[in-house]
Amino acid sequence: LRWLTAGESHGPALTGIIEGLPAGIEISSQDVQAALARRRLGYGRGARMKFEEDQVRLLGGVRHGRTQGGPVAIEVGNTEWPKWEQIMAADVVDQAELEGQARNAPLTRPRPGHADFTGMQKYGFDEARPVLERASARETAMRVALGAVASRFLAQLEISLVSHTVAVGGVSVPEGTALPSAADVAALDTDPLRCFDQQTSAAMVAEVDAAHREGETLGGVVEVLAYGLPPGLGSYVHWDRRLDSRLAAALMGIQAIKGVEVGDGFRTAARRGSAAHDEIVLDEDGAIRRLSNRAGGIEGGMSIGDSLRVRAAMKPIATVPRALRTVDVATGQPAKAHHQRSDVCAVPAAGVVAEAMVALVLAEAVLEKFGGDSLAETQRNLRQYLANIPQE
Ligand code: EPS
Repeated sequence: LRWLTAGESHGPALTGIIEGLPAGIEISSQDVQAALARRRLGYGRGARMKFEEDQVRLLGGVRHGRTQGGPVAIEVGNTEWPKWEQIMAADVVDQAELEGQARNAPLTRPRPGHADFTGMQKYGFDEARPVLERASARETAMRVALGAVASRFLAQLEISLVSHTVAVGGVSVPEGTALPSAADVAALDTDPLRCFDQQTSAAMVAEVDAAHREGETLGGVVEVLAYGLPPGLGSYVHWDRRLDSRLAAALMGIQAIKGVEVGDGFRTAARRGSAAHDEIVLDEDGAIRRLSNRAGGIEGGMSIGDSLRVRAAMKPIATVPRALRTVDVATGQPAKAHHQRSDVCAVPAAGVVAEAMVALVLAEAVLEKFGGDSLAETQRNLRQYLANIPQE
C-alpha cells in the first residue's frame, strides 16, 4: 500500500492517491466527506474552519460505490480558492494584478516553532509564504480523506478505530477512566473537545477560553484505539517491520506532534517489571487471555489480538496571537512573528488525523499479512489464518 498527497493550504485543492487496495471495498464520497467533517469539529478552531468547506471528489479507482483495485484518487477542493487565485496561481501572473493585495505581502517575520525560517533557508525563498503553504496542517485534510478509505477497508474486516482527546493544555482525563468503544464514536463527535469524560471536557473548554482571552495557543494529547485486530500484524524480525515503530513514525509525521506513546509507554518506564507487563492466564473456558493491556496491544512489534492503544502529544500551535520574538529577514531587525489568524487549539482535529494515520498503517500491515486482490480474498485469508492459529 502506498499513498501520496499534494497541494497547498490556499491552493485550488488537495490531491491524494492511494494505491494497493483490493477491489470490492464499499466506499462513497459521503464516507470521505463525513470523515472530513469530523476533522473540522472541535472547540478552539479558528475562523477558517467555520467557512472553509471540504469539497470532495473521487476521481479514480471507485465505481458504483466499490473500489476497482486501481489507485483511488481523491480531490478535496478549497472553497477559499477564489481569494487566492492570483497569489497562488500555478502559472506566471502579471505583477500588476498582485499589487496592493494584502494577502500577497511578503511574510518576512518567521514564526518560532514553525517551518517558516529553516524552510526559507533550505529552499532558497526570501519569505515564508511558499513554506507555510505546504507545511500547514491543511494538508491533513487529505490524510483524513485517504484514511477514510483505509478505515472502510478495515471496517469490512471488522476492525474499528476510535480516537479521542485525553489532554488539552494542563487538563487531562483522570487515570483509569473507561476507554471509549466503537459504539461511543457518535457521542465523542458531539463533544466539543472529542473528550470521553464530560467533566474533563468542561474543564478543557474553560482552558481553551482562558488561552483565547490571553492570546495563547494550546496543545494536548490524543489517543487512538483499534478494536478487532488479529494477532500477528507487524513483526519482531526487523526494526522497520515492527508495528509500533511504523505507528510511531506515522503519528510523528503529523504536523505539531512531538511525542508518541504505545500503550502505557512512559508510565511503564516508571514501573517495576512485575507491574509493567500483561500476565497471560487461562479463563474459565480454557482460552488464553491477558489480565491487562498495559502494552497497548503490541508485543514484540506485533499486534497481539487485543485492542491497540497509541497516543500522540501535540505542541501548542506556532501561530501565537501574542506574537513571539523573531527577526524580520527583510530588514535584519528584531520583530514580532507574523500572525494572521489561527486556531487556539486543534487537538480534537489532531485526534481525527491520528486515527487516519493509524488506519493507513493498519491497512498496510493487514495487506502485507493477508494480501488479496479482492476484498473477498483478503477476508478469506484472514478467516483461514484465525481458524488455524492456537488460541486456547
Ligand atoms: C493553518 C492555519 C489556518 C488553519 C489551517 C492550518 O489556516 P489560515 O492561515 O488559512 O487561517 O485554519 O488549517 C486548515 C485550513 C485545516 O483545514 O485544518 C496552518 O498554518 O497550519
